[in-house]
Amino acid sequence: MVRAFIGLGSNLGHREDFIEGAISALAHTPGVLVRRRSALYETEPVEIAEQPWFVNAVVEIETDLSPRELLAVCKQIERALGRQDNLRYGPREIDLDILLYGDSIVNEKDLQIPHAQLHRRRFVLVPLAEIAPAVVHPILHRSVVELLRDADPKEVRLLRSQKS
Ligand code: PH2
Ligand code: MG
Ligand code: MG
Repeated sequence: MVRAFIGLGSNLGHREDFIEGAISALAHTPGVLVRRRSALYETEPVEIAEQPWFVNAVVEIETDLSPRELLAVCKQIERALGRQDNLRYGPREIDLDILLYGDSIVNEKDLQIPHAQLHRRRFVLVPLAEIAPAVVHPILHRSVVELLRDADPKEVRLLRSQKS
């Protein structure tokens, strides 16, 4: 079993429901155990500023799926929850990104692990630091807390700590 982290984001429709639906779908996926989840955060958009604010969260899983199989699961959950074909960096109903997969490094056109932007993005690093502050980036060899010091300056606000 490998410990992996998945980032979730939504900025269209019922954002919190999309995030909760995705976490629940992950929890029901054979070969995936959801170990921890962060709170929900409301976050200022990066890349394209003129779009609604996002809700973001991170989950820690244990899995015996390969990175490719895990990617297929993420895409399948996005489709099942009704994600449309969105503009790159633009508004989306639900986005699931593999952030880390153990210490593995994957460099393929459609799959980069660690996620190529992970170390820059406050909207990923804040929820990741909540559940795994000491985890180390396998390329940069810096912990999540260290990476946060140089992350983008975009706003990240706690929305609510847990689903009640
Ligand atoms: N996702 C993007 C582009 N910009 N900004 C925030 N705050 N949160 C996101 O999840 C996000 C984004 C592309 O995946
Ligand atoms: Mg993304
Ligand atoms: Mg994505």
